[in-house]
Amino acid sequence: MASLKHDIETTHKEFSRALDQATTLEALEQIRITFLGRNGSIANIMAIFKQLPIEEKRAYGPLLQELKKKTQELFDAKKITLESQAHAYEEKLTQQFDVTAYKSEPSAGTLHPYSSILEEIENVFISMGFTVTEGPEVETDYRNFEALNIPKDHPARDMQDTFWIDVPGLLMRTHTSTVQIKTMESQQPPIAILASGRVYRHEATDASHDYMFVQTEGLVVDKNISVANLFATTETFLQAIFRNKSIKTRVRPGYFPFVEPGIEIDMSCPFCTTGCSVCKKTTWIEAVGAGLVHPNVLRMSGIDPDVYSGFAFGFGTIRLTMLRHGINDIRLLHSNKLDFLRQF
Ligand code: FA5
Repeated sequence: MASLKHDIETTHKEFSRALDQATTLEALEQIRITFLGRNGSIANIMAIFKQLPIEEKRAYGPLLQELKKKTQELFDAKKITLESQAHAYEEKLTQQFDVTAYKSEPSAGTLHPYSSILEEIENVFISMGFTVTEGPEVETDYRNFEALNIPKDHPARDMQDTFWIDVPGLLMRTHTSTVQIKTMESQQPPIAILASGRVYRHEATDASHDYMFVQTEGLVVDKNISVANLFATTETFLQAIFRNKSIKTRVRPGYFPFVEPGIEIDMSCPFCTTGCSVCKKTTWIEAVGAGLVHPNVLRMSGIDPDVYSGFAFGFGTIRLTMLRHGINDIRLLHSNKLDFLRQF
C-alpha cells in the first residue's frame, strides 16, 4: 500500500501548486471541486482507504487526516486572500468612477399624435377668433337629440347607435353637437366656439370605426352669417392643418336634422392631384359635416332665428389625425403601443 502514501503526497503537491497558480475566485472554486469535492481526488483516496485492513488504516490514517486538514486550511486562507483582493479591486473601480463623465439622456416623452394635432386645430381656430370650450361626455337625451331637432321616435336617432346610462334620460354623447346646445343655452350671440372631445357609439370596430372616438365641433352664430362664412372657415382650417395652401373644398348635400341646408364638405386630396390610395383614386376626401344652424335649434335654445343665423360643423378628429400621419388603423391610436407612439 505504498501507493496510497504516494497518492497522498502527490495530491498534496498538486493541490499546493494549483492553489499557488489560482488568481481568481472562479479558479479557486474549480480547485475545490477537483480536490475537495464529493468526487474529488481526496474523496477518491478516502474510498480506497476505507477498504484497507485495520493495521494499514492505522499507518495511513494520520497521513490522510493531515492531508484533509492541511488542504482545507490552505484553501480557506487562499479564499480569504482572493476575496479581499476582489473587494479591493471593486473599491478601486468605485473610487475611479467619475460621476461627471456619464450622464444618461433623459428619456423625454412626446405628445400623442392626437393631442398634438388637437393643439394645432385649436390654435388655427383661436387665430380666427373662436373660443375653445367643452362639454360633458355623459349628456341628457335633450341636448344630444331633442334640442338638436331630433325628437323621440325620429328615424335620425338610428344614425347614431347610443350607449344609454342606467339613469332615465342620460346617455353617453354620440356627437359633440351637444356643446352647441350647452353654449347657446347660456350665451347670446355673437358666438364662435370650438369643442373637441370623446363621443361614443354602439358600433362594431374596424380599421376606421371605433366605439369611442373624438370629434371636433364648431359653432358660429351672429347676424348675417351665411354659408360663405362656413366655406371660408373650413377651407382656411384644412389648408392650415395639412400645410397646403392649394387645398380646395367642394360641397355635397348631407342630412343632419340640426342644420338646414345640411352639407358634407370634401377636401381635395392633400397627397396627390391624380388619385392615390388615400383618396381611393377620386382626388377628394370626405372631411367635414356641416350646415346652417336649423331655425328650430336656435329657437329651442332661446336665440331668435329672425335676427340671428349661424353655421355649425363637425368632423372626426381621430380620422383627421390618421389622414395627416398616414395611419391606417384607428385602433392604434389608443393601443398605447410604444413602437407606434415613438414615431411621432
Ligand atoms: C355627426 O356626428 C354630426 N354631429 C356632425 C355635424 C356637426 C354635422 C355639425 C353638421 C353640423 P357624423 O355622424 O357623420 O356627424 O360624424 C362626424 C364624423 O365623425 C365622421 O365624418 C367621421 O369622421 C367620424 N366618425 C363617425 N363615426 C365614427 C366611428 N365609429 N369611428 C371613428 N370616427 C367616426
